[in-house]
Amino acid sequence: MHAALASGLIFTAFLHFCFGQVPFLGPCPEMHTMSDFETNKYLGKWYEAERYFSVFEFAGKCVSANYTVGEDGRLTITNKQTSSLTGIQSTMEGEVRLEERMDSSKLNVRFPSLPVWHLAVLIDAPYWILETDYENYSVVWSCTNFGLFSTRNAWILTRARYPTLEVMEQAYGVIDRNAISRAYFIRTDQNNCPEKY
Ligand SMILES: *[C@@H]1O[C@H](CO)[C@@H](O)[C@H](O)[C@H]1NC(C)=O
Ligand SMILES: CC(=O)N[C@H]1CO[C@H](CO)[C@@H](O)[C@@H]1O
Repeated sequence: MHAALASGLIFTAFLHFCFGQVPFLGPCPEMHTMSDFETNKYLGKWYEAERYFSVFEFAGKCVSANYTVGEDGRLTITNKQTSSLTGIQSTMEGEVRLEERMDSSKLNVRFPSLPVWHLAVLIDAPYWILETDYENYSVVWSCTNFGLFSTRNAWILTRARYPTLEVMEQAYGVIDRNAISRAYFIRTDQNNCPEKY
């Protein structure tokens, strides 16, 4: 009994360590995604307003993502962030794939530039856009099943670095409609950021 609990805790810590996501007991919950997603309207820059807490990101501020389509038609995400501890800016490029049909908002993202010791490099992480109005907010969900556990991550992205309360309320509405716990969200520090970040 105690051994099972202990190994469960160790496994949970392992998931958190490897994937920087919040581990939950139980499988990924059902989520409602967009069925008429328009990639072109989603392109460009998004600022991270809030995200699920994860140990690996705690020191990141001024987080933004720029979605672009290359000449070959491939979708790329360029993440930028500044370490709150060191002030060092970093950029990470991810490859985006569509998980199913063209008009589905179920995307997959892989960051080939992540250090090899980071296991996430081996998998395509689900990156589901639950809802966006393309102009103000986007709510993104990621969940992966690991047997009895699932690891979960969520983000609120906004077009403005300092979104209005009205915009945030719309994003919270999406979160509530999908029964996502708000308890794990932390606000991303977007103050005193370098101009291009
Ligand atoms: C996003 O990336 C594209 C392609 O690299 C670049 O042309 C554009 O200026 C970037 N947008 C922002 C807001 O950084
Ligand atoms: C609620 C809100 O702030 N909506 C804005 C979304 O973005 C468009 C385009 O920038 C604005 O016109 C809306 O006012």
